[in-house]
Amino acid sequence: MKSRSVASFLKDPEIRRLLDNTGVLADSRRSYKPALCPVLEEMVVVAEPLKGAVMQVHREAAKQLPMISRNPLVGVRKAGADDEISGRYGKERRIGVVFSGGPAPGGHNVIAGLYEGAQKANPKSEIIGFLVGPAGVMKGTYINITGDLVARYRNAGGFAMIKTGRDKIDTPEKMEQCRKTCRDLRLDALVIVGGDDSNTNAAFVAEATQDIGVQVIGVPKTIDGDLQVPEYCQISFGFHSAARAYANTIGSLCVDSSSDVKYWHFVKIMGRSASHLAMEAAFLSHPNVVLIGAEVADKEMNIHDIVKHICDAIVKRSELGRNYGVVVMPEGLLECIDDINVIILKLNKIIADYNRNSAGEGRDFHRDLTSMSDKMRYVNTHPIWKDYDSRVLIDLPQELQDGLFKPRDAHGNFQFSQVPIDEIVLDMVRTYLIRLKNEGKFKGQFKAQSIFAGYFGRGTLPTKFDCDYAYNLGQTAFALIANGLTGYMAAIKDLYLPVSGWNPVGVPIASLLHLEERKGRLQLVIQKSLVDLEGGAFKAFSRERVKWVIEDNYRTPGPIQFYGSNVESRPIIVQLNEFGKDLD
Ligand code: FBP
Repeated sequence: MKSRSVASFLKDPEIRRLLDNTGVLADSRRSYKPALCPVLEEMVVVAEPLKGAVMQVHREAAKQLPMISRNPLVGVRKAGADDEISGRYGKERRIGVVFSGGPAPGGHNVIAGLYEGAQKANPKSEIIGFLVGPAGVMKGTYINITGDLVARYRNAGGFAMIKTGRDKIDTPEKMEQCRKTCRDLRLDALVIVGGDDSNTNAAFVAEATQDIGVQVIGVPKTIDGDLQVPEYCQISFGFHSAARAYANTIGSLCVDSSSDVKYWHFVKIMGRSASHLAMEAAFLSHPNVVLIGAEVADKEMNIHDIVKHICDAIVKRSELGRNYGVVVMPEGLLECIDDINVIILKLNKIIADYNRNSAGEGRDFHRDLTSMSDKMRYVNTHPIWKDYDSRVLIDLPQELQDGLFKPRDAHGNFQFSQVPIDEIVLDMVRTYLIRLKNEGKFKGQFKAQSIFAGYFGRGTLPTKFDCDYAYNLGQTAFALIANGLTGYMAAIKDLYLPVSGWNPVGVPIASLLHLEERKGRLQLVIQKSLVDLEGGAFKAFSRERVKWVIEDNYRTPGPIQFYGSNVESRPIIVQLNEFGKDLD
């Protein structure tokens, strides 16, 4: 007999416990207080030039950023009785913070570190969180960061607290809006949490706001791990978590394929220009074939060479009776294939020129030229486009041709995640295997699935490493601000050690800039760090992977573990690069 309404059933506290969006995992994660490196435990710290550290500044950077390009690299130490800093350090401050670019696990802990660092120095200090990326700074839309908010989002994934966006403060008008917001809100400082492009932007904002007394500090964020400064910033936050999440997926697929023995799984993961994520995830899971962009470029492989390389592994394994396996490829693979990259760069310029030349008329390449033939008609009129480019383009599968024309992002970058390179390569592999079968060179079976694991990695819960790392970065950003600095990127040195061995530093952003073609023009940007083929990590990888191709040498890391310590509790590539510095 029914005696209770659904409405009263749903109000029952026991039932609410099952249904509400709080869970044991979330609660225990929130209660974890990230570890601080010893110097940041101090009440007051001094940032001063690091002895022996010389950072060169590109001539163009010195010209465009005359003030901040004089910054030396600084280290952070405990303040002594003679240091004059103490009074200034505890001044009441209003500090803005903004996320810029794609989400990366750990971001909320940067805000937690900044907030708690500022509160420790002066409980009256305020942190203002700009909403939905740099657009929030320009529009002046923000929320006040409170202790409750920090507690709610501590150690959680994503950037949901204040959201993120990909706008750029890159015109005099946008810079003026940003200055106005800083003045209106009486900001002392602005912290920009972002990747290479966003930290580049931070340098220009720092230069442009120095006269109104606003200090700007960048924080290295990106799952791609391509924002590195040798010796001083071995990896950005978010990388470790994303790689760990990808390894979980890849590991599960390795288990599936070696159990059901009938599928090849083709997995595409994120990582635009750099394949650090693919290499880290591979060390954690040992898939059969892993493509590394820098190696593809170094060996000058074209798309057909890549297909042949994968087919060689499939044929070898089938000869051992293993008609299954896992292939991992970074989404940025296309950029590493020279003739395709030339096409991408040329199209970047052609599209940017079209939009710039017709901007006054409100025209846009993708809106105006909808069909492929319209696009090609225009492309063929551009002086940089040669007959050879058309021949390369036509030789590619149609889906890949379409992919190369996809709209660029706000920075003029090609959006690799939008091109289903896993499916395209898989189709090409299928076709090539049929040919090998007809020639009697392949006698096995081939059934395959493809998966894009991209956003799962980006949205995962942060590892303990990233929780601690991001928290220390937030505290370092505050320490640099309290020392009166601007135009710096907060960084933590010696990440291959446990937290107790970490050392906070301030890297002058101007010294990271070089000239690169963007939107068809030479611009100052931070150079992306690609996989170093001479580094300890790649050398170890290129030896180890030999057995992964043939054997079922799979390693199953499982989901991210928050407690306990093991070799996976810090990025493996960071440790291998450090420990393998002296390899020949
Ligand atoms: P950031 O460099 O801004 O951190 O972004 C990294 C990334 O996750 C890339 O790996 C990926 O290509 C891209 O963002 C996807 O971006 P989108 O949000 O436009 O899909």
